Amino acid sequence: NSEDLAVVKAYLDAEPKDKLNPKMFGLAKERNIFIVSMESLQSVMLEREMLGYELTPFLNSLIKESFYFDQFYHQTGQGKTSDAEFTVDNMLYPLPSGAVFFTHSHNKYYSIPKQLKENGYYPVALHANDKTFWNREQMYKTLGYERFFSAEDYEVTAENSVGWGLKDIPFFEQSVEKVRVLPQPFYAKLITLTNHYPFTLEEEDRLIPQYNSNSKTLNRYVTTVRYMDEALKQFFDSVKAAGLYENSIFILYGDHYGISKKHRKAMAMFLGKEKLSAVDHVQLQRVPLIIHIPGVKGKRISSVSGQVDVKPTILHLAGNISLRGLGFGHDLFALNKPDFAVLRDGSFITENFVYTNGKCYNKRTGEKIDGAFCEPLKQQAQTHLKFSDKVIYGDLNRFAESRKKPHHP
Ligand code: GP9
Ligand code: MN
Repeated sequence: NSEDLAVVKAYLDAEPKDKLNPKMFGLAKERNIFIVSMESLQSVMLEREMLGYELTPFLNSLIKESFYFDQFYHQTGQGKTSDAEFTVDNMLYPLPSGAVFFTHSHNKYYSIPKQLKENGYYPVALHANDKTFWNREQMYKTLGYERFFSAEDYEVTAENSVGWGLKDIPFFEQSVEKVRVLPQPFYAKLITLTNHYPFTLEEEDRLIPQYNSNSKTLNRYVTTVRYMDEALKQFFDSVKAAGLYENSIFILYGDHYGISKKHRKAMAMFLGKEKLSAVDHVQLQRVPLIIHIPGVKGKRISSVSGQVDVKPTILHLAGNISLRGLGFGHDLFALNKPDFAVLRDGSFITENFVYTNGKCYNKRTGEKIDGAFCEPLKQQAQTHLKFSDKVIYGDLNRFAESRKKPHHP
């Protein structure tokens, strides 16, 4: 264990340190932070029309007034939503199998909530599912959330629920009522649910028709995506009505893919392609990341990144300089942010290359190329996953007080 710690620390210390962007550091100081996990939302659904219907009209307008990361990848494994939460909070990868929320819920972590408390934030989580699902009740305590509003804290009836539970529109409505009375500044994580497999939705909530392909799953998915978009719009309206908008920032991320490889034929048709290539499949692992800061114009950012990069980004926006804990993320606004994302299955993406299933591809053309192009980064990708696993299996954060300090802007 102590050997592992030394090796991991040496590796992280040798990595280039983030050169923080002085225009961004502390921009959200003392503002409330809303972070929304958008269930099963893939980037490919944004800025897209189906049979003349815009699938995400609200998000499409929001990204024009936000920092929108369009080359941002999910890094989840079997722990799905909870893996995304874990990675975002801790800048560690989830585990190669099983869900870390179950298997390592008593480790020491330097999570976002814990670190934001240093800046006087009050961290809470809101999700209208049973509190024991994914072992959240225990894990949220470990991660430092002060309060978890779960299904039992919501008014859930037959009328306002579908599929997995409370629909997103009433979920957001009731959540804003809970959040508005919290001590400020708060850090509020809200987890949506309606856009979850099998994507069922009653007629009255369908704002667009279903798609028409050989995949019933994809056909329904577009309607729940459209519904979630509407729910997000109403959420922003409620936040404004509650007088919380100006003094808050909003981080919205997709947790993982919604449409699996099994539906590749229908997905190809949906995207207007004849067939999906290996590179297309990797590109379908992109999920949206939107950082909306009222009063700040924002811009589209196309450097390659992943969920592991969210924690340093949030802490630095909040003006927190002490990035603690062993982890693998980089501030997304850092002037030297590397173009790099590692997926949990060992695939990785750089500015020019995609590596997946043991093969190296030209990202632009999709052509398979000499493995030598991917070789140096293959080592780095494997090291990230292997060392992240070591941190979790060995509970190495128990011994790691703090990590490399970034250059102060
Ligand atoms: C349930 C929600 C959805 O609480 O997190 O779970 P998923 O299957 O996507 O992990
Ligand atoms: Mn999910």
